[in-house]
Parts: sequence; structure tokens; C-alpha cells
Amino acid sequence: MHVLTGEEVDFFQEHGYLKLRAVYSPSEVEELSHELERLMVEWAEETPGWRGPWREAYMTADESAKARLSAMHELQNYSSAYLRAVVNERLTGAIADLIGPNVELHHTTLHAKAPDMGTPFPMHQDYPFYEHQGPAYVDAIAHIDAATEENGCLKFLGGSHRAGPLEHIRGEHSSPHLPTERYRLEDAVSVPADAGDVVLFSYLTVHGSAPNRTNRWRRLVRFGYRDPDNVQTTGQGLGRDGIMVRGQKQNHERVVRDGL
Ligand SMILES: O=C(O)CCC(=O)C(=O)O
Repeated sequence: MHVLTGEEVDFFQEHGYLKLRAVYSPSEVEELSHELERLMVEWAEETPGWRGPWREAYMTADESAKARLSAMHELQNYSSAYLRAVVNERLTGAIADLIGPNVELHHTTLHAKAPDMGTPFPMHQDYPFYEHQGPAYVDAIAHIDAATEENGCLKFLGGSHRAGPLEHIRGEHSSPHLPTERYRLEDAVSVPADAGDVVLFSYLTVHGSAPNRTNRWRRLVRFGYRDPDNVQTTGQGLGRDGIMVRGQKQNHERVVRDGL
């Protein structure tokens, strides 16, 4: 049973991203939103956001000094509403249509851009943050608030995933990002979304987002899903088992050794 149409799968394969509308009902969004208010007070960290010279290309010095991001990981460990969100049948079915029948949750991460200057994100792939051996990795961004041009919606360079992993600027004082003059936010396709929508993208698709210049929070939660046979080599969550949200994770070594 497929969740995505053939056209949706083709769109994802060509462009590297896909929006799923109304994955969560209004009452589910209300619960997720309410829970997030609690998680942000009790568990999240407020920081200036990602570091690096790219900030000068995206913000004035005053804006950069003011910009704030509230973030935390593994929300499903702190709230059963988020545990239910990551196992949502339509969402995990869509992921299975893109990477195969076996789907493992790798991580979840909150990005809440603060009102009156919420930190932007430079153009980047998610790959350098959690490198794996193959392409079978999809990030799903659950929109807890509507995301617009004004509050910093996601923006993608369509088709960029097909180039494979790219060399990122990294350093002690710099989060991995792509050169700002070559990878421009202005050249990317905006994908505004309503609360309850989920935007899927390959961890190889180049993306970023502008500052939140409104007077309200812009809250998104990223769920990272992989084929359990896609072995991680470095980065966030390395060596940690995730819950299987579809299908099975096999112990190939033992299957071969014991002829199972
Ligand atoms: O929250 C955003 O605006 C950007 C999100 C992003 O770049 C990511 O999740 O990799």
C-alpha cells in the first residue's frame, strides 16, 4: 500500500523535496503546539543559533547580535505527543515509499526561531551533520506553526541532492555551511507551509532559511529517518539505535553466520 502517488515520488526524486499537506489534524497540531510550549520552557536551550562568517551575509551586525534560536533534541523522549507524531502512519508510509520498507527513526530536533529576529540558517546539506554511507536518508520537517516568507520558511535548491555530498565550510567557530556567494538563499525555492504540514527532503538537498522578522515564534521539528542498512559514519547520534517505525532491522552478520 503506497501513501505517495507516482507523481509525488517522481517530484521528490527530481527536486529532492516534497510537501505533504495536513499530516497532523488541527487537534493534533494543538496538542503538539501546547506540548512544545512546555518543552521549550523545561528542556530547550536558547542560543544565538549557528555560528560562522555566513551570518554577515544574512544579517546586519545588530541583527546578528540579537538573533535567537531555541533548540533541543529527541522530543519523543520527553513527550508522548511527539512519540505519536514520529510514528504517524501517513508520514512513515511516505518515507517508506521513498527509501524502502524498513524505516528507522534516527533523531528529532527542534528549531524554534524567536520573535523579532529568529536566527536564519545558511545554505547547507544535512549530510555533514550525520554522515551515512548511502543516500537512503530523509528528513521530515513537521510544521508546528505556519512558515512563511516573513518568518523564515524552508528554501531548497531543487535537484541539488543529485550532486551527492558537497564540501562544506567547517571550523571551530563555524557550523558546517556552503559558501554564501556560490549557494545563495535568493536562488532557492521557498516552500511555505501550514501548521500540520510536513516537508520531506533528502539529507543531500541544499537548503536554508531567512530570519524570522515577525513578532511570533516560528517552530519546526525535524524528524530524521533512514534505512537501517544505511550505516552512519560520523556525527549526531552515531552508534545509537533508533526505533523502527516501519518494517524490520536485521542482524545481517548473524543471519549470514548462522544461516538464518
Ligand atoms: O529551521 C529552519 O529554518 C532550517 C532547518 C534546517 O536547515 C534543517 O533542519 O536542516
